[in-house]
Amino acid sequence: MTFKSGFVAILGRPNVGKSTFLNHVMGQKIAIMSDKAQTTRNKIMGIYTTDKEQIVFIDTPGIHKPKTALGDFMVESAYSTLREVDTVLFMVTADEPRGKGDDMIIERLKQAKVPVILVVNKIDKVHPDQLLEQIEDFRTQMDFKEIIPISALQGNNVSHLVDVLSDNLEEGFQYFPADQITDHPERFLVSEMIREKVLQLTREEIPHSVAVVIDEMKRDEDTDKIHIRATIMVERDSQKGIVIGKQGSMLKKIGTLARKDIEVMLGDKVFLETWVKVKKNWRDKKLDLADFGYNEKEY
Ligand SMILES: Nc1nc2c(ncn2[C@@H]2O[C@H](COP(=O)(O)OP(=O)(O)OP(=O)(O)O)[C@@H](O)[C@H]2O)c(=O)[nH]1
Ligand SMILES: [Mg+2]
Repeated sequence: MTFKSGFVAILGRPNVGKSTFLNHVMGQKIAIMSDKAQTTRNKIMGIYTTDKEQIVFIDTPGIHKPKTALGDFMVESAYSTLREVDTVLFMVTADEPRGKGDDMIIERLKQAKVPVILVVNKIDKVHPDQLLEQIEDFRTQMDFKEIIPISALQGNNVSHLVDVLSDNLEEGFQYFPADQITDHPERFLVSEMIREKVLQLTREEIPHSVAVVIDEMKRDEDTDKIHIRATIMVERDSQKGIVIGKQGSMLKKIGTLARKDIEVMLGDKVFLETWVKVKKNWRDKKLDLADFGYNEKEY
């Protein structure tokens, strides 16, 4: 039996459900998710391996009109996958009409000359008639290899989509060991899980202004727990106050929820210590961006 493999990028506007889809396929949380736009900031692989194939999914930041240097980095990372993959999943959502953002992406996809599968997500939110209209509308915009409606949240039709990808794979190497599920180190996943809780628990500009840096992560021999020290960066003093909350209540909530996720991921007991620090306008400062993991080479 020949082994098959291939790289598949998941591209689309923010908030359409790209990371939810990746996590559903992988059966565990690799990419963080939230109802805030621009949740994902770095490309992240989900490596799906069976005894006959390996599909390397690349989840990407939602493509938007960037307003900061961070935004430029995010959009560039997303588009850079077009040079790295065999197939693109262009994800849109069934419950919102095609917009300028989609058209912009379609133009880039046409130039890229990679096979594109249109994935219409969130079908659980619409009447079948609306879904058909949406499919008809997108169908006329470009020549899609396939059009597949799914619900990433409920899992409807997700396995069919994976089957279609499987059927289209070419003979190839197993690029990664069978037990490797992503390309990022644990430290990155830990920082993301903390950021996810901030995104889920805060509103307005705070989700966009937050970065998380892991200062230390090591086993404490006395308690036999993984001791993690993390700093939550914000852009303004007022934001620091909100993230800490009344008598530290918000920070405590963030820490407790994040710790639970991190313990599941690491399969170990964790002691999580969090600090909040102000770094004025870090999203527009190249050095800060690099320090916080938003440059090409580092995580
Ligand atoms: N009803 C419904 N909601 C969904 C579905 N898929 C994702 N969502 C929700 O949509 C929101 C965005 O999901 P994400 O997976 O973070 O979206 P994303 O495309 O990765 O977003 P960015 O990282 O910002 O580009 C979350 O609140 C999800 O729960 C779906 O199939 N149905
Ligand atoms: Mg995402």
